Amino acid sequence: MVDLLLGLQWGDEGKGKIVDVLTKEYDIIARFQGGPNAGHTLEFDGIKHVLHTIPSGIFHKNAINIVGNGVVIDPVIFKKELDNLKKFNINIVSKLLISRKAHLILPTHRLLDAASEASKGKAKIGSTLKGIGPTYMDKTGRNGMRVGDLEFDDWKTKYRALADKHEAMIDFYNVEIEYNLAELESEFCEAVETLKKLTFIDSEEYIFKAQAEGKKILAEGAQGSLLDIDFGTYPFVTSSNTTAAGACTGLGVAPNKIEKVLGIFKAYTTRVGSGPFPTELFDEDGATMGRVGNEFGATTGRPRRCGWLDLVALKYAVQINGVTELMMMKADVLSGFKTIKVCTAYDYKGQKIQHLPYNIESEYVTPIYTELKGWAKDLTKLTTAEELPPALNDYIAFLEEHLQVPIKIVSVGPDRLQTIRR
Ligand code: 2SA
Ligand code: MG
Repeated sequence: MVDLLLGLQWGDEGKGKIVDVLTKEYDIIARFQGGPNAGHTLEFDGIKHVLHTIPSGIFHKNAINIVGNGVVIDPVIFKKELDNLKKFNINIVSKLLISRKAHLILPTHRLLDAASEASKGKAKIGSTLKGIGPTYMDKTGRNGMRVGDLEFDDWKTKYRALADKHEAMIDFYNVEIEYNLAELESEFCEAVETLKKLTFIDSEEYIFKAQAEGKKILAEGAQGSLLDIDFGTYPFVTSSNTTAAGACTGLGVAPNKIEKVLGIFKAYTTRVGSGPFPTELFDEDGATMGRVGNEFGATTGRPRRCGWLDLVALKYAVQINGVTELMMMKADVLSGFKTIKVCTAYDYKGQKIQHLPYNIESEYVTPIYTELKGWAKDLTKLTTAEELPPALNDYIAFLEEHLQVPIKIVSVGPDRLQTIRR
């Protein structure tokens, strides 16, 4: 069977930490969508580590890590990630397997991303500029290059044809972006040689076999449900399916093989990049969340926007994904707030609604809050559920009642050890 682990908000819920905590229960950790736009942060033994394309099980002794067909890979960023792992003495060739069907991000995809964003001006998506959108466009447009192409001698011919086409498209955008393609290409070719030293597999076949052998598999999502290309706040979304269905298409897992769906959310909400965010705070409370929670993009360093928990949006994500267990992250960041607000409904064009409407821009939607009592206790040293302050227990009970799914883990700090099971 396969379990899924998904972010239920706009990303950065703490998926990397939870995968790392749970890895010992799994034989295989697999990424199924997204690419180097993701930033999964892990902390253990006093070391903080950020992963982008490599699954978060890489630090565990026995787990096999798979980069699935639904992922897009930038060889240049991948090489940097591998270089950063060198000091850990991990046997990468046997522990990290790459799907031949995963698509490649070319340097010109990154340039196209930059040109597209520049051409949009104020309406820009707030992309991480890693070339994600243009690469998925080439995938669905049936023009893309895949990892498996690199096993053929003529891959550079294919590369040239696609890169030339991209160059013409960059001109079409008619915006000023500076680049030296020859330099980018030599860096790309060097990185491809590194990538080729890794193990390429037919990942769906590998996963069928692993399932038949009774291996336990965890599919690790990237970004969050509200950034899903279909169900997110379009067009301010990423270009892949970040929801449960993405694991089926991004790994070749049949829907009836999925067992648990673990949904991760923060005790409050953050968003990085543009797009609507009904519970966003522009006051001291929002600034406190950002400061205490150290809310900066793990890939780009951009400050994340902060706000109260939005249960209308969270319920929607729970439903779309069929979440069976919840994990609440960063509860420690809310310590010290006198009252804690939770959005339980929207005022939508003058009407009270409890579902996510087509448009959640602030001209249409005003959050309706329920206020709960805060707690002052520092949570970061706690290790058992019994030690949680009563007001936090009330907060948890309120969320469970609303969402009708149990909260099994409460995280009280970034370290592996700051994890409370309930
Ligand atoms: P893209 O790069 O084209 O997929 O961006 C499209 C939108 O998706 C958002 N997005 C993200 N949101 C949160 N976290 C992400 N990963 C990094 C992190 C982001 C960072 O872990 O912090 O470092 O800034 C991520 N990746 C994409 C993005 O902000 C756009 O709104
Ligand atoms: Mg992140």
